[in-house]
Amino acid sequence: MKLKAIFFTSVFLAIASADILQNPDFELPPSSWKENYTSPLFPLDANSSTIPGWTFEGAVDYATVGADLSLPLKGHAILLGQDGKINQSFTAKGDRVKYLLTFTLAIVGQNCKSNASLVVSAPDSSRQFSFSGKYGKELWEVYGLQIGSWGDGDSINLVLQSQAIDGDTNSTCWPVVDNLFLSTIGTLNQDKANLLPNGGFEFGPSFLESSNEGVLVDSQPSLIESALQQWTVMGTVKYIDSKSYFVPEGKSAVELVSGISAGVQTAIQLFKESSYDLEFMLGDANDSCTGDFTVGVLAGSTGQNFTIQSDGTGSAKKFSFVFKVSEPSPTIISFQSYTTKQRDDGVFCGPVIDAVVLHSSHGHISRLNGASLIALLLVALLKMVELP
Ligand SMILES: *[C@@H]1O[C@H](CO)[C@@H](O)[C@H](O)[C@H]1NC(C)=O
Ligand SMILES: *[C@@H]1O[C@H](CO)[C@@H](O)[C@H](O)[C@H]1NC(C)=O
Ligand SMILES: *[C@@H]1O[C@H](CO)[C@@H](O)[C@H](O)[C@H]1NC(C)=O
Ligand SMILES: *[C@@H]1O[C@H](CO)[C@@H](O)[C@H](O)[C@H]1NC(C)=O
Ligand SMILES: *[C@@H]1O[C@H](CO)[C@@H](O)[C@H](O)[C@H]1NC(C)=O
Ligand SMILES: *[C@@H]1O[C@H](CO)[C@@H](O)[C@H](O)[C@H]1NC(C)=O
Ligand SMILES: *[C@@H]1O[C@H](CO)[C@@H](O)[C@H](O)[C@H]1NC(C)=O
Ligand SMILES: [Ca+2]
Ligand SMILES: [Ca+2]
Repeated sequence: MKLKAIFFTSVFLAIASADILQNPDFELPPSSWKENYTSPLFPLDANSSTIPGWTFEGAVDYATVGADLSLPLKGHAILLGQDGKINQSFTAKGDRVKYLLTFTLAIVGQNCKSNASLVVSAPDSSRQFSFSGKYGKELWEVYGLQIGSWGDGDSINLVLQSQAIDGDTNSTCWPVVDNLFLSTIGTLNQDKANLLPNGGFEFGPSFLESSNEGVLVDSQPSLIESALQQWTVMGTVKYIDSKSYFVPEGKSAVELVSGISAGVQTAIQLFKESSYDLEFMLGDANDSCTGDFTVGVLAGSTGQNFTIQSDGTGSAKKFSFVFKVSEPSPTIISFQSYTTKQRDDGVFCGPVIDAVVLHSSHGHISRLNGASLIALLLVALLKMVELP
């Protein structure tokens, strides 16, 4: 029963997502494109060319991945040059549904003094992304963000544009984007077995089928605007999936990759003077990240450090501690890295957190019945998807 519900949930998510954006991977070529063009970058002229599904402005090139361009997929992508901008509108479906975007960002060119950044915006939100090359072995990075939440029927304009860091555009390398994937998520409900919704990090931005690098989520201090449902993000974390990494429980977890003070935090309404039990798993992602990982865990005013020794081959340990709420609500629960780790190849990595469970240390603890949460989510999703 539970498995079946999970299966259908993911199916509906996928259907809902696939329909939202047209030509999200740019494999439908612009009208002016010539297949036998010899350079990997084909400049587009807004006066005489159109990209199916998209409107564009400024310097925009249609990029063909090949020897000179490294992207997760064979095929095509869009380079946003000076004042380059692409946009597409879609219609929001369902009320209070959050839209999460996953996309691939790359930089082409070696002799740049600085890399231009990419600004992703939608009504009420705008986020800037820079290619850093720090968090993976590839020449591209996958990012995830929440772009917003709107009322049923609202027309939403999603805009991606380049932004040069310095004035000298000749020394700037421009961003290349590909594989946009828009997914939706309904409201998560609290479960009796775990007072923390999404304590297992199962709800977050979608993973791309074409990538084995996880999804980077940049700092986001707002619980409501975070791509990681119910968790704010400090520093940069990598949202990892069990397809490509060792995940302690379920299909996803977070790896605290940006070093000291990278972390995740949530806040919850608890009863003053009551005792609670906080349980979590601390491990490594099976990504050759070795050494001692120390994570500081804070629950209200109780702080404790936990250390594991990682050999980088994928393992996790369960920890727990009891704390008493002495501060007025809400109570903050946070996990923060006290370690900065780099692999031999220079890639930044770090501890993995998963399976965070909070319950009252008195009274009964009914063991996880995830089916009820899944069922609620399914109802929310069904409302949103227009079935034929
Ligand atoms: C590319 O193909 C077009 C026809 O599709 C042809 O007219 C043109 O000469 C070709 N160019 C080269 C460089 O082969
Ligand atoms: C496109 O059209 C505008 C107005 O018609 C003109 O000012 C501009 O120079 C044209 N751009 C190109 C690249 O032809
Ligand atoms: C892009 O945005 C403009 C308004 O800024 C709008 O007129 C146009 O329809 C949008 N393009 C698409 C494909 O939604
Ligand atoms: C710019 O991008 C290149 C990849 O082409 C990367 O190696 C470099 O570290 C980036 N520079 C900065 C300042 O992030
Ligand atoms: C950029 O370089 C080209 C030649 O590579 C030159 O023609 C152009 O003037 C330069 N632009 C700027 C803004 O320096
Ligand atoms: C945890 O470790 C850090 C770094 O070693 C230290 O600054 C901090 O005081 C420790 N916190 C606790 C609660 O022991
Ligand atoms: C770690 O990854 C290797 C492949 O790189 C795989 O063979 C192994 O089973 C993984 N270990 C765990 C614990 O997932
Ligand atoms: Ca593509
Ligand atoms: Ca999990």
